[in-house]
Amino acid sequence: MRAIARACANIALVKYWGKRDAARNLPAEGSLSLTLAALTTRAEVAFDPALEADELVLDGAPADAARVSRWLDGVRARAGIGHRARVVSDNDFPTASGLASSASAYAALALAASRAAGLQLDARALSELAREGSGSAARSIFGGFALMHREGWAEQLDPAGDWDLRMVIAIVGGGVAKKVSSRDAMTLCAETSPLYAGWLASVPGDLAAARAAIAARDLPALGAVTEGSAMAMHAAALASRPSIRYWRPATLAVLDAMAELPRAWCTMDAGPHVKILTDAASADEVAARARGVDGVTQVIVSGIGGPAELL
Ligand code: 2P0
Repeated sequence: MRAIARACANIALVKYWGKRDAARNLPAEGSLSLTLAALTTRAEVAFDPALEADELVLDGAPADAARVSRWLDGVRARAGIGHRARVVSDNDFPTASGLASSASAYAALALAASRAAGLQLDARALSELAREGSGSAARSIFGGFALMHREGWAEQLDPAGDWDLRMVIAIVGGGVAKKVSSRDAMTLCAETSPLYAGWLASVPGDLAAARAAIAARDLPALGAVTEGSAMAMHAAALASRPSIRYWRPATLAVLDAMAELPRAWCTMDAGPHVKILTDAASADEVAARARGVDGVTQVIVSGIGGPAELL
């Protein structure tokens, strides 16, 4: 009753921001992402009749298991078992860097926990299980481009094995403002932002435009949608009351630097870092420019990642 799995993080090009059912963690709209090879989580799950409570070890240190324990209840219900589990989760990137780790973590956990419990779930059922842990995790079951449906499951859109895309991640550190979790921020935004309705209305058109750009391998078109979706999401978040502002001065400095490059398109999530969509030929220049920005503490260049896999 033990299994180990690995999954890659993903970055949304068309963002997920808002839920229509918080209890079931169902998104208000669809989203579309690119899976990243450079950021992975390895998760090990062992169900053990001798355990009295679920245990979590995160990046080598014992951690609060409350959230993962509630999620494991869904695995136990599906499998018809009652055993508690020992969960060991390790990121190959610094958790404290503020990069989203819940996506790769819950995708790896969904695969490891379901196998450890004796379940053989298909890709759609795996993505639903991952979503119950974290919405963005449903997309990390798949490599390349993944499409998340508002119904609560994701699918492979395009493995993109023939497309030489890169994502350059500019980590903005130092003097970071008090972090609002994306889960709390989405709720506050939906309840108080006068721009939330406009943000949601923008999603279906952006999904259609992104899908067309991917089918045509049109990077400038995909980049334009990527930037537009991120800006619409952050505009809605900024207009929340009180305001949710993840950006730091260095975030804007990276945006300014990238605006001068012909093949660099920016997106930001629930933190100050900037993720820059580009191609292999431009990645070195993009990374060098990002490194030269004051306040950028680390730059990671990633290729396209594959699907979650058992180890
Ligand atoms: C995304 N984010 O599409 C968006 C863009 C952050 C900004 O999904 O509450 O940790 O666990 O479903 O997936 C981060 O939110 O939220 C996220 P929950 P999650 O990647």
